[in-house]
Amino acid sequence: MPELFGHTRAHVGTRHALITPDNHVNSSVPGITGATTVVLVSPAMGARVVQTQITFQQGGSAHVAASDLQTFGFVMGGGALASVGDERARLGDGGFFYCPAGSDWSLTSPKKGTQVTLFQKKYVPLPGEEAPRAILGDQKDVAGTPFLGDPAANLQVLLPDIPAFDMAVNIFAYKPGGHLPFVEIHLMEHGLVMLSGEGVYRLEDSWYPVRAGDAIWMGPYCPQWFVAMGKVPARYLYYKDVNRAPL
Ligand code: UGY
Ligand code: MN
Repeated sequence: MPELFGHTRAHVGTRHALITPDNHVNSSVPGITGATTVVLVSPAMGARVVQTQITFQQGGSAHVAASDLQTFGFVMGGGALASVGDERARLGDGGFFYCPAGSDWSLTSPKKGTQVTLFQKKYVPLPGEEAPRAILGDQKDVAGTPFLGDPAANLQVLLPDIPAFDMAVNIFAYKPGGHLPFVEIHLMEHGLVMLSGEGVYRLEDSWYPVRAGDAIWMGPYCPQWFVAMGKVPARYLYYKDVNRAPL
């Protein structure tokens, strides 16, 4: 049932934000054509990451030149040809790419309606560590593990868990009733998109009913907790900054 006019489940605050599909407004972003592009999380709201949702029309494409930004892209539906530097692969639903800082990337020949989530962050090198390389993969090839031993909360870590990477992107899948074991409070921030199912997200001192399509930003030290509800598993894709000293 649509929400009554003038109402929204969304909230944008200084330490967290929830943006629902009803709130989406297109931004024109250089290099992305033939697509609806919604910038859901950005430094304009206090974040240090950019989370963008692209929905391609037939014939749309994205071409982004090399810079000091690294980009992770995840296909939430449909498929497209992805190129990162000299590497290329056709990505379907659940496919992903990682483009390191200093490389260019593109998405071309998308199926109509292909939806992609991007996380982009300025890369912070770590002295003595070789910079990360391009990755083209698929979430179905990434084994999951029970989070802190709980089989109701399964975690897939999509990027290598090594010091060279200063960002992590994971998928959490919860059985109905599965939940984070405690209210987390941590330095690292998150950008998140609900891939499927529904549940309740606690952010600071508010509890939000959430479902597939919703996007969340959790700033540093945002108290956070999730419980899956409903009849089907709830899954979300999320970003986290990792492996760098706080000062
Ligand atoms: O990795 C995390 O910090 C994760 N457990 N947080 C979250 O799902 N909100
Ligand atoms: Mn967390």
